[in-house]
Amino acid sequence: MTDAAAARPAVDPAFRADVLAGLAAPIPAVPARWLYDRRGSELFEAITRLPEYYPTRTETALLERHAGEVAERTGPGQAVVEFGSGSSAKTPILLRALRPAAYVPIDISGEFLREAAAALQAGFPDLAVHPLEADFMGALALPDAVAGLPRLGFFPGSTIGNLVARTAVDLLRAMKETLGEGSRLLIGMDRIKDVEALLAAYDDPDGVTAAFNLNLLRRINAELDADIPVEAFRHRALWNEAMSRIEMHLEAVRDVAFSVAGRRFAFAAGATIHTENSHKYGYRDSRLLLRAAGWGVAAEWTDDKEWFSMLLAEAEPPRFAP
Ligand code: AVJ
Repeated sequence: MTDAAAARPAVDPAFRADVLAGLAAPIPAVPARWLYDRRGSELFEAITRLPEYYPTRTETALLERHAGEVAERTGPGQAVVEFGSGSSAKTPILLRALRPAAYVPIDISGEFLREAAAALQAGFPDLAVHPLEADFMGALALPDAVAGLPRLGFFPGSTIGNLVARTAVDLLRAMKETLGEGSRLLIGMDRIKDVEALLAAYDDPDGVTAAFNLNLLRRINAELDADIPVEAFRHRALWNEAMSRIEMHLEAVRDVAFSVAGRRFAFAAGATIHTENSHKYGYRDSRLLLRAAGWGVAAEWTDDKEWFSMLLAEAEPPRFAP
């Protein structure tokens, strides 16, 4: 193997397929999960520290304030199952208050998963940590070691907001299947708020979010044998009122043509590649979404401005009533 080949990351066939299909689609779009390579994850971490990006800070404060109430409602000795654990700083806050018997972080990126699990284990030497490298979009078998323990799912960050309602319900239903009857789910969901605050959070003046979005083009160039002129695109964040979501796009600033993995693509000035949705929910919206997937809301905590909310849901038993 040459040095150049060694330095190039192995081609992920799913990434290649999503990009080729997405760029050729009538409304060009690339699934948001591909934003999170090593550099993308670092840029997202930088976003969470921006003054304009309120979700992380608000949710962390909610957890600090209310983790004790979560513990009272759920009891000790549980298995905490975190979906898409990444490198979350929120987990220790929950674990300190909860005193669970086990912690199961689930992530598709084995590298991140093992790093995060090791760091967490160091802070909680007595906790049984069982990392699970898997795609949590489908129902999963949890490690045998947590069989018989009551389960609390943890899905912070309003990651659910990346998904359109149909897919979000599929995911919430899969989580219910993974966790089982009688389980609970602690989930963060971002609220609808004034558009100025939303746009500032997704189009910061320092351009960190722009760099995060544009990094997708660099990643395509680096991993998929592409020659996209990155400077021919700019970051666009917009509020889609009808869909109640922030959308991120990459907009061509001039007519541009390029190739990806041997295929040619052309974008006229003003045309966009849709790269992410971030849905926002009202008081009833979050309940309807959860209920559609078999979860009832037992408690909800929000900040003074009602900008972000943390909900404790309970798996509804199957019912025969209409
Ligand atoms: C990680 C999906 C919750 O939608 O707010 C932040 C990602 N994108 N700024 C979000 C994101 C642009 C973030 N989530």
